[in-house]
Amino acid sequence: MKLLSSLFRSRSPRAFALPPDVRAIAVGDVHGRRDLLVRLLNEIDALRTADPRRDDHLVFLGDLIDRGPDSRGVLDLLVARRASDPGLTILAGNHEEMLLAILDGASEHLGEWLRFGGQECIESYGLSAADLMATTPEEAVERLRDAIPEPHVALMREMRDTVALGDYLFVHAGIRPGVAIEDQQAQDLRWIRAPFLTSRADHGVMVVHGHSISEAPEERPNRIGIDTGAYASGRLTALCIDGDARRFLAVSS
Ligand SMILES: [Mn+2]
Repeated sequence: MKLLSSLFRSRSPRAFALPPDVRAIAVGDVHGRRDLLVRLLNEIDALRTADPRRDDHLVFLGDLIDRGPDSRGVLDLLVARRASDPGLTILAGNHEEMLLAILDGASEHLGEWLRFGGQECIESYGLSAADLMATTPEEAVERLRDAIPEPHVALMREMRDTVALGDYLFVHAGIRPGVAIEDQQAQDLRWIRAPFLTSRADHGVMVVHGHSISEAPEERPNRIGIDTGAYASGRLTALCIDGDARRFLAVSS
C-alpha cells in the first residue's frame, strides 16, 4: 500500500509557478476580432486594477491578423496599448510571418496568403483581393505596402518568438519535443502541430500556446492551448497565471 501511494505521488502532475508578485495573462489568437479583444481587455484591465501585481505581464500569443473582419482595428488597438503598457509582449504568429514575408517581396506567396485569411485582412485596409490578383505581383505588393500604416508593420516586426516566465514558456504554436528551448527554430515555434500536440514529454516548462484550435482550452500535463478559434467560434480566451494558480478568462459573441 505504501509503495502504491508513493507511485501515485510520483505520477501526480508537477507544480508550475511564477515567481512571487508576478502575474501573466496570455491571450489566444485574436485573428481580426477587435470586437472580442476590446471586451476581453476590459475584463483583464478590471482584474489588474482590482488586484495589482508588481510585475503584470500581458502576452499575446500571435495571429492577431487575418481571417476575422478587422485586422486593422486589432493592430491599431495594440499599437496604442503598447505605448501605455510596459508589461505588453506580442509573439509572432505564422500569419504575421506570412504578411511580413510578402511585404519584404515574397509576392509568390500572395495568392496563398489571401486564401488563408489574408483576404479579410486586406479588406480591413480598404483593398480587394480581386483587384490585387488582377495586377502584377510586384504592383500588388506595392499596394499592400501603401495600405498598411508604418506603425502596424513596425509592431509586427518587433514581435518575439518566446516569452519565458518562471516555469512557463509562451509561444505561438509550440515547441519541437526533445530540443532544448534555446535551440528551438522559429519555424517550429510559429507553425508546429504534430508531434508537439500529442507529445507527453516533460518539456521542463509548461508551454502555453495558441495556433491549434480547440473548442475549449486544452490543459495537458506539458502544455496549455488557448486558441478557441475566435474568428469562427466567437469565443476569445485568455489564461491568467498567478503564483501556482491558473484560471481562464473568456468572452463570447
Ligand atoms: Mn497560427
